[in-house]
Amino acid sequence: MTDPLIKAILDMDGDEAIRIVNERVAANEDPMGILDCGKEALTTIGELFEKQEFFLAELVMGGQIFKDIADIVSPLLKSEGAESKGRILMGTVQSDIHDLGKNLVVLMLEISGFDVLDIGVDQTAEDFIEAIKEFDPHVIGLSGLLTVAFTSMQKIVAEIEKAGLRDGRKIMIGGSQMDDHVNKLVGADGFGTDAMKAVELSRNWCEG
Ligand code: B12
Repeated sequence: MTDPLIKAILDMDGDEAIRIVNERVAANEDPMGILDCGKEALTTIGELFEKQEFFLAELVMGGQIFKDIADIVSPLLKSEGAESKGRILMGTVQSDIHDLGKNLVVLMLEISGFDVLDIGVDQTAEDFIEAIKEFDPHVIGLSGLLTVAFTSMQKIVAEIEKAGLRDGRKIMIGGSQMDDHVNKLVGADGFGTDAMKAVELSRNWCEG
């Protein structure tokens, strides 16, 4: 049987989804489990969009319901302590405006003790370079869900290198479509398809 929260999101019933989330929060359910349900629903919405059973309106509504859920659940995730484990610069790359996954990565990094500068969506190589100069990050995280994002990532990595800003830093890329092949193409140091991988890579690089 489909989980009622997933069903409510697939039915585009935001009120019902929020009611279920509040009920689960009151029952002390694991906040990450609630977010996972939201993620699963969005994956299905993406598949239905690909099959042309859903359209842009459903992508927009599904994305908004997920954001509303994340706004309720995120404050419940606990932070690990005050001392910064390292500085991470995060942004969604040029031509791509998907940010729900990036925002979760930022949240998980922050609650794992990292100091994060999030520069937002549709960010060019110049935007990243400017932020690197200001923030001096140990790790740079590039997010993107579209296939065209791979080209933007490749360009950003090349420009960071050209500007002499890569030494002493690590670059990670992420999004649901990342794999080893894309990682090599882009020239990053590591990749991840979920927020915990971003935390794991950052821990290895900053603590190791
Ligand atoms: C919601 C959504 C939208 C929303 C985005 C809202 C928002 N604020 O983000 C809106 C409606 C704006 C949208 C627009 C479009 N979308 Co859209 N969208 C989706 C959908 C359904 C869900 C994405 C999502 O947020 N998932 C929930 C999050 C929490 O999960 P996640 O992204 O996997 O996040 C994890 C990982 O990505 C990873 N991660 C993310 N960043 C990073 C970074 C690092 C460093 C690491 C390590 C990990 C990491 O960790 C995250 C948390 O665990 C996907 C389907 C899918 N399967 O992904 C399509 C999808 C990504 N969209 C798609 C398309 C085609 C579009 C449009 C072109 C549609 C159109 N015709 O206009 C536009 C493009 C706009 C643009 N220029 O960017 C396609 C992409 C196809 C492709 N190969 O390029 C998909 C795959 C749908 C499909 N199956 O066809 N979309």
